[in-house]
Amino acid sequence: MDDPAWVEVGMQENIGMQETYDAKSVEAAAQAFWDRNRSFDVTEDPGKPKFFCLSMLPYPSGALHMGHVRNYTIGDVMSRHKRMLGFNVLQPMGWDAFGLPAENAAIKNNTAPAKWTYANIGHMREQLKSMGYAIDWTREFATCSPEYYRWEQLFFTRLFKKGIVYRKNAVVNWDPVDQTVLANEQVIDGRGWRSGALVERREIPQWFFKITAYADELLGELDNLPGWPDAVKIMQRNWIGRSEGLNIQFAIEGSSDALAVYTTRPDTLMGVTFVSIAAEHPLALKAAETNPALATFLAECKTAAVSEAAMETMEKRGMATGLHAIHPVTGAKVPVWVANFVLFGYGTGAVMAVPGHDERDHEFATKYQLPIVQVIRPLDGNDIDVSQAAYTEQGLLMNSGAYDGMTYSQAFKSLAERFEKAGSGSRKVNYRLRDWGVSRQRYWGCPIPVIYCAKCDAVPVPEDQLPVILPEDVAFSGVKSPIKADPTWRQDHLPAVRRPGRARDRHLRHLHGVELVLRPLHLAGCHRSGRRARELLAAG
Ligand code: ANZ
Repeated sequence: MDDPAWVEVGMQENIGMQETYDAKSVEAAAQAFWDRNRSFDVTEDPGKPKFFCLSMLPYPSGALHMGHVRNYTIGDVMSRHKRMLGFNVLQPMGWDAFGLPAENAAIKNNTAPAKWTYANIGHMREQLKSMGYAIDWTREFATCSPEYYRWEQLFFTRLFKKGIVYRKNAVVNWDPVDQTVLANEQVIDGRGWRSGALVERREIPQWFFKITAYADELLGELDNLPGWPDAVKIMQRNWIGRSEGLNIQFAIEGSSDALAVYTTRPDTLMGVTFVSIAAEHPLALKAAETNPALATFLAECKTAAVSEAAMETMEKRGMATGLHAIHPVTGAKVPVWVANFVLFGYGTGAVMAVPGHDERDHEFATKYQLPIVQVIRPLDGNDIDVSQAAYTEQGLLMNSGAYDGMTYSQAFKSLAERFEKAGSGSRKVNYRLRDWGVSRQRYWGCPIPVIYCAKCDAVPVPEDQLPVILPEDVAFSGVKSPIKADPTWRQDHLPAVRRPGRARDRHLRHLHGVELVLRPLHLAGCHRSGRRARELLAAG
């Protein structure tokens, strides 16, 4: 050990060479020395190269676990190594402090989420300190403090002005008893975890980041990440989920309505024996107006799961709408069904069903005794029986008239050109990636710095009036957000409204008495979302 700092510790603390390593005395002495000498506080030093080492910020859940110890030890070893090499190393620490667990703990312990959070931070800080990490504690911060989230709010308002942040209606899990939005994991067997009430799928306005605008760029850049494990890149690629297909229009019998489907397998077009649409599809809603049984079925679909994973595994259910679609090539009439596994938010919310070659359609057709037709034969010439199971591989077309014998790509090209010429279809790239929903309609999150104004809808709070501060001293029972429950808060906590005369922004002059709705912006609490935010910011 010829690091001068260590030699000095040994001398000053009077620790000589010992037979065994006495962690308590050695570490306490070393840490006291570092504290006294402010060894890890960092100031600018143009004479040295810089090294910034930020490990993922911990969530203040209550106490450190071994995962934390491993994680922060890796960062610490890197920091210390760089320091020994002469770098000016900054290793900061902070707390990813907003999010659902604080609300749940608040309900359980009858305390304010802020109080619980700050108490945990206090305890975990002491634990981290006792690990002796080379952290510059003068730079500690928590994401729930206004000094931090004012920057989140500033980013939000700037992205809003650029059109990268927007508001649209989206389906959420709604607990009608607790009057609150639930996360997927808070819905147990279709019921709210606290109230036990049947959860509804409700459409309410939500804030989104337009990450889909960067889908192609995110996908392309995966090839420029040397050293990343392939498994991670594959996961990212699947998450983005780029698919190439066709949008094809089906006419509706006896109506001027047309029904567009999105398919990645236009080669199976001649095997379409019905069309399935989502429960929220306008055609389903229209048909339900005169069909009470269908209306009941649509209402049942509303209480079912929202997550895509849950929809994959749940029992396939459906009901005929009574409508018929006209096959765009053969002119045959095929029934239109509502199917609970068709997502309204993907493609066109409608699927040309090919039970001979798609597993979900096969399960559905078998259940409701709809015809199953083979239109693809294997390249190896083997016989298959599509009445038993869907054949999902690509092969050669059969039972397809003029298209017989074509390969997948020949049929794709030929049908794309045919529909594009006729104006009844076009090539389409779709992504599984969704825009990132950041508003959770709950309390313990960064307030969205937007004012709702009767004249001009949503107006960002001017930058010089940020931050919009979240009240911390609240009673929180899990029923309604405390800020929504408190009618005075909206008036009292927005600077533009408190001092309308001072509002310089043109939009804000007429803000007297407008409705203000602030919702928690949930940026840092969800690790997956947090990662995607970083990707987005990295993508510029
Ligand atoms: C007919 C077909 C035949 C399909 C076949 C597949 C196999 P990806 O790759 O994920 O984009 N689909 C389209 N929109 C849907 C929706 N809103 N909800 C549920 N499923 C939907 O998947 C595209 C395929 O998923 C599309 O191609 C469509 O089924 C289905 F042998 O069309 B396919």
